[in-house]
Amino acid sequence: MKTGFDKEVFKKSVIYNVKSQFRKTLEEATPEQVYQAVCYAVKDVIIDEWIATHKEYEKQDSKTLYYLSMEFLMGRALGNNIINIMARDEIKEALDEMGFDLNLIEDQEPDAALGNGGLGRLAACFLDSLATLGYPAYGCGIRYRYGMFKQKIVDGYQVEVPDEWLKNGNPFEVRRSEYATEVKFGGYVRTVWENGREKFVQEGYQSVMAVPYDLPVVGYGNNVVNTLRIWDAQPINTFSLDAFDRGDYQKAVEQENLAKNICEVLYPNDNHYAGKELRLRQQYFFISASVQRAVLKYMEKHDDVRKFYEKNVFQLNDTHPTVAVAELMRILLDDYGLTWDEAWEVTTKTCAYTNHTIMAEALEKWPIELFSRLLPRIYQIVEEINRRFIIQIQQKYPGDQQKIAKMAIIYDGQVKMAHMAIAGSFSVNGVAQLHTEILKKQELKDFYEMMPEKFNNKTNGITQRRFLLHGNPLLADWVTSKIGDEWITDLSAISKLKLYVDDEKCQHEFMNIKYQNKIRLAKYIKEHNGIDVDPRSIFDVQVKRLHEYKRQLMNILHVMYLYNQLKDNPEMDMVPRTFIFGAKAAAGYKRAKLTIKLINSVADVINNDPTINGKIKVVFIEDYRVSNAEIIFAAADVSEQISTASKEASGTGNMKFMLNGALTLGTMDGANVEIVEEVGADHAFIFGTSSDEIIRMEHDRSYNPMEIFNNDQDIRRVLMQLINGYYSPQDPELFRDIYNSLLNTQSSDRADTYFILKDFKMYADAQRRINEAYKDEQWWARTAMLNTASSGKFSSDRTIEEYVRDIWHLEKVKVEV
Ligand code: GPK
Repeated sequence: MKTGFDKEVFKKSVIYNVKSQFRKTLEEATPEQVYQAVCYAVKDVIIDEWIATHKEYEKQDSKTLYYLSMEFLMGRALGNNIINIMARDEIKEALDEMGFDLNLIEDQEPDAALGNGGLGRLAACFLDSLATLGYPAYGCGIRYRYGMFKQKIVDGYQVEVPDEWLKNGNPFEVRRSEYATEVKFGGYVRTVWENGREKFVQEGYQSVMAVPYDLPVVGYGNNVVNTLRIWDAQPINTFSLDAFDRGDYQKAVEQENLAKNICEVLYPNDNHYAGKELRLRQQYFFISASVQRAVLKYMEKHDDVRKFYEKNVFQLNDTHPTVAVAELMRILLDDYGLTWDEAWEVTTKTCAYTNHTIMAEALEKWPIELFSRLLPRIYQIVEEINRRFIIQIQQKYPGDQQKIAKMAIIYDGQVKMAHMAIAGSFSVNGVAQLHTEILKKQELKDFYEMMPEKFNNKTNGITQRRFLLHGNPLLADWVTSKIGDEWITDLSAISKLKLYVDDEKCQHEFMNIKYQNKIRLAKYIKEHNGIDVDPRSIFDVQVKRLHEYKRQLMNILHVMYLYNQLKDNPEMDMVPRTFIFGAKAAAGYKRAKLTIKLINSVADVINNDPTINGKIKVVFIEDYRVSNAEIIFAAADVSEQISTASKEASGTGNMKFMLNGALTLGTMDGANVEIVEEVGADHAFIFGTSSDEIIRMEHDRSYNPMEIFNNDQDIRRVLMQLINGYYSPQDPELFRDIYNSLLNTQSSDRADTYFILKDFKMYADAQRRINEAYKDEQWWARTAMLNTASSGKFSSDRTIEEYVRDIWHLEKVKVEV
């Protein structure tokens, strides 16, 4: 426990907050009101550290990281904050004494779901690690009024429901209207001459006020509280319009609507670019506000903007914030009068870019028409960046038109954001070793050859504070009882558990905790799905966004195959298995949504077939999100990481499972490669076509899934069940599209784009190996423990230290209160 926390003061504070916020006594308050009051009481503790942290940063004049991201998938704050101020036991006790259960209070909190999946959750883990390691950092993003939609399953189909996460207010946030910043859209650029220099003035624009809301990001036990700054849009008050525009009613209305729309909703697409104008508005909105503020803040204490990069670094989380390159140039050129070369030097020493995917459909390419209409001055600057970049390409590759076609920032009527990010950054990184190698050798080969010094790898990580200490308290306490609590801030120390993997008593304790966590999940499933699952069965889990490349389809096809086997041979020797799925599909992604329906249809048939004695159960967990993920990871035996090799840049769920003692069933893709490297190939179930071979087959087009279909009776039977009404008697054609996707060539696309049939039998074989392995209780217990013990590398603390060492060059700050 941390010094300075006073239980009695805390209790009084809760009672006072219930009274002042809701004019109620504790006894009268609803659980939601008690939750709010507890948050305010915790905020009281945090706020002094928050102030002290920023005082210290100012005093030290520290270099600051701005992590620019469209997404921060934070999940719930209360439980995490309580843990990080090191007051879990005291607050639990205090609430007990007042007659409340901390877990139930925590359950009142809506998830802050300002992200889609891996990319947004990575940003959230990074903030936790930055604060815990004591590095000065801001997260900068958007305060979406509606975050990731809530998923309901109705008749087996996904239905999207708006996520009203701000409905009852957000107790931890602080509105900072004093930092409101104007952001301009549209209009035109006029050139004027001033003191013998060309000046560019944007006129006839519409603008909005960006108003920041700050959220505390609490470091673990170190008094450091960083800031996640999310921007809201407000209409400009009409008095600040140009004299000319004052009284222009139409314009005032337009500006009001513009402001309303910008922060309305998070685009629910993962690994997919939709090209919507409003999305580009969102990007420029939060980037312009964040960059303007960063420069102003720097200039409060410094006088030479040419040295901006010495005290500031911008990390671009994918290409979504790339307009920062041009916005920083604009400010330096237009507001501070730097020459192009001076401004470019500052910009390219400030910006660094992380790539998170090689999926072609995720690449952001804005039509020039849209881009230049919305951001006329920014477009001018991008044109000039492009012009100079092409000259550089020509100098390096004289006469090579191909290089220009492949590398230009503006080409074919489009602005290519990845190309701008690379040209404008001093660092370009991938998120796992394999992914970075594929970037260098394939996707970004030309850029790598031209500027190899920029490229580097930073393998992703996760925070053990949320995904073990908070999500799995039983295991967390057990680990601490064995090896001490060093692992909480240095996960490499968890390897000390290796001493105990052969100890039978420890094996039992470890597996008993897993069993308790399976009971907890079984209860959750019973409450939310009405399905009974047996906690003694193998919990085989695939939770992640629904995407064809992640191959949830292969998983459910295998369930269908297994069920066929069991029907043919009811005596088949098989450990009972519970197949658990959780996934949101992008609202417009038809095939992904149909896959959800397929999973639920298969579940209906199998779960209600008494002849198989409950040997297979299939569960689709509704509304998979950060808060229920914590419960799911803790309960998993098998971690499904089965993407087509080369397609999953890293994966981070894979690491959360490993930390919690699940065994990986996976392809050699993303960070799975490094997981196997750490735990040893004998302690994971690896299968499938290698990334090299996948890439080769994609080039030579030699793969023909129809051949497999024609020659493999098991596969043929499963696929026929997609179109003969076996799982959809009322509509036998229901799953025709999925069947077609595997077998029929549509236009120039290859059938079975993600090599499901190619890998299917290898997958089924790996599944059989799991069935056998689970029977050896001792082997399984030892291996599960070994997975936890080998997960040290995958802490986001390690990842952040590498970013600091190679890219950001920050210094740790100590905060005393
Ligand atoms: C990558 F490009 C994207 C995207 O739009 N959204 C997203 O979540 C993920 N990602 C990758 O798919 C994962 O492999 C990776 O672990 C994660 O980003 C974090 O790097």
